[in-house]
Amino acid sequence: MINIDSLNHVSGKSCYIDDVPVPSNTLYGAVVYARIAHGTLKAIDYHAALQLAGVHAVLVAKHIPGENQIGGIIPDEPLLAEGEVHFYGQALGLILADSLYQAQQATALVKVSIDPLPAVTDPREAARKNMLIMPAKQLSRGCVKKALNQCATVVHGRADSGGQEHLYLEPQGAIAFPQEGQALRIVSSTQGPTAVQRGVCRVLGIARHLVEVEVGRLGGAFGGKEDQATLWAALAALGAWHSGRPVKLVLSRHDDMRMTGKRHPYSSDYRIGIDEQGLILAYSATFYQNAGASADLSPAVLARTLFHATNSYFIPHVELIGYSCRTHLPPNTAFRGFGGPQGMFVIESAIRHIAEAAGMDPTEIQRLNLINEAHSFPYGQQALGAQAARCWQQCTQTYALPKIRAKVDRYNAKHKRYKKGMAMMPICFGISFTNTPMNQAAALVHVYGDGSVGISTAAIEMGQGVSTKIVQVAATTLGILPQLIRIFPSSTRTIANTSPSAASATADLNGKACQIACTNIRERLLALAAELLKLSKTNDLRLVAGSVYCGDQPQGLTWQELVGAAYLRRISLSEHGYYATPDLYFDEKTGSGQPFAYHVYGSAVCQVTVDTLLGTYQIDAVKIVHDGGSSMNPSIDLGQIEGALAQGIGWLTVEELLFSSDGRPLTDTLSTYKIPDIYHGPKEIQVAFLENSTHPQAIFNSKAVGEPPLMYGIGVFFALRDALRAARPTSLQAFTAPLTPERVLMQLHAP
Ligand code: LUZ
Ligand code: MOS
Repeated sequence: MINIDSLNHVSGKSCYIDDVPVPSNTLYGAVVYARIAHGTLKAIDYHAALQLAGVHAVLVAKHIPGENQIGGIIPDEPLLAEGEVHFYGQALGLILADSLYQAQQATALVKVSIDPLPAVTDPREAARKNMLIMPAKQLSRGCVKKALNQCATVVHGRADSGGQEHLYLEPQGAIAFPQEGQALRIVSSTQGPTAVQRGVCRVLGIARHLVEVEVGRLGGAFGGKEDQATLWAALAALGAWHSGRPVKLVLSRHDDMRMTGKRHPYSSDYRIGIDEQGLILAYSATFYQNAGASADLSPAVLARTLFHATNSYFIPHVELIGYSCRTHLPPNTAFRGFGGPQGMFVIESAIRHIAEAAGMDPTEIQRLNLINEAHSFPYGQQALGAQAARCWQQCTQTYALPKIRAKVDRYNAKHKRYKKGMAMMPICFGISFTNTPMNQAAALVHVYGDGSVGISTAAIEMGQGVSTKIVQVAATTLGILPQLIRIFPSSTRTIANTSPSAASATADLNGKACQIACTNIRERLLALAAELLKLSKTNDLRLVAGSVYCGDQPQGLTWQELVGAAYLRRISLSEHGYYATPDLYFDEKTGSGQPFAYHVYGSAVCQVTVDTLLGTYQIDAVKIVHDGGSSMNPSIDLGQIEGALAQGIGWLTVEELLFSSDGRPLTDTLSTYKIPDIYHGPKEIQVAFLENSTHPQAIFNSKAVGEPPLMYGIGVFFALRDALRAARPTSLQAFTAPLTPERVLMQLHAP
């Protein structure tokens, strides 16, 4: 089925936050923010700003009627700074004016005095100073110390991965419309309507039923709007509360890049040991997560790092420890993969390191240690249905891995300036929110008297195609044509207490809730059909493409007729479906349980060519076998795989997020922060789906696809490293990402 949004997207008709019509009395917001990373906030003098024509008000911390607090997991994040400033870009105040231009002009007239304090930007330094968001998180199994004594080879080292700007096409924003009484209606560019509702109500000190949050669609999010859409919505709400007028706050690209948190940079130490054959007996790692100035989602991100620290491998003895380190950077947040990629980068580094030390092929070590059904993960969950080996086999066979290796080696023997490299990258990603209670969803399905259907869920369409998948679920379950179905904007008015659209689980959770609602409606209607057709049992009755069938025989009864009859007989044509992922549990104390509904697997082979004179490189090919289950929409899933791959490649190659030592952002524009473009992408991408894969907890057996394929991009880093080693076989190249052309050049020509 074609993505239901395609036509509106390409014809410019899709409606984003900045397209929402606003009344003429709307005020426009602009944010005053700190220009220093750490300091004591002495004064905010906004008298001059108030004098500017068109300026209506300047709101600061003291104007907040409720709690000055938006921290989701830990209450450590003020809406507007008070007393101390913790990062460059931290919001200090909101200007309200008749036009956006006037509001922006006024920000320059606000005099902020901050007494600077020393800033910490490095997570290891923060850990040394005991600047931790929470106590260290640990996960272990067996005894690493004992196992290391039995290893033939042991190495230890360090791996560093950088941050990443989300760069959603649509910047953050919200519009708050005052309603009757104290109520507010908020349109927000958020992945989590309930998160926004919660934050707004806390800041205003009002009950949740007074705040309706509505989301039409997003122009991308990638995790950046899971928690961090709340700030802007709460500011707009604060403005509307004070002025009694609608307030629109949409960030410019520049302000967005400065003020919002990004993917967490990590600095990690590892120790790994293998036996004579190459079996990994023990692995330990210490992760220093750069959380930024407040917790945001960092604790949950760190949990996923530990869960994914052994990637697709079975390792009997494991010891993992993670520190969430408070620094003076914008609060880092969810980003596609959610800490998983950072953990997987370290084990992949460790495998290359030990392969080099033992004189083995890293590909062989990877293959030997793939997890299978008989194994369990370090957190106790059995690897039932593990597809690691099957993905690996199908990948090496389909793409003729030995031939690729031989070709690369032949090329390198012949060429001096250009060197080729290759790497295999298996992936394994757990599907479910690691925070078990979040794995629930609801759907509200109305069938109208003419047979048309309207569906509300908390699934936020952010370009990933979830609306199309929900239509597919409803059309298939009801047995009607997709044209009869409309997906309504998500709203806390129709669906309450929802989890954000995140964790790759949106189609599963909301799809299953929709499936339950539609099944109930269908069963009621088929019971009625049996009565109308004077059939004793409903067993063989089905709805197919809008007609009632008994077995294969059409009964001359249409969906519309059935719906009309149901109305007259006072049979409900609406249903609220609720789904909670079954059998999930996790015991924080013992660090074991069943946190995930299932895992998504895959394997990729990555090929590159490096110009050793210039340090520039080309990504020749990425060839993937992906475990999509039984994909319900291969073209949407292919889009997710290709997009995630590009984003993963960008993270580890050209996207370099820099801050000065005093915490100033140095890459806050698109001229200084480079994301991969079509020229940087692989010259060839091949994607095959794993054959014969299903999982009952995936909607229609179609496995979650949003995040897992991002991690194929990690393979490109190691393919580049493979090429570097062809150029300089004896030097140990650092495991430092991103591997920009600049870094490639420095590594090639370092003394
Ligand atoms: N968000 C979240 C996520 O709150 N919990 C998760 O486990 C998660 N995983 C991936 C992406 N977002
Ligand atoms: Mo996400 S990183 O699934 O918001």
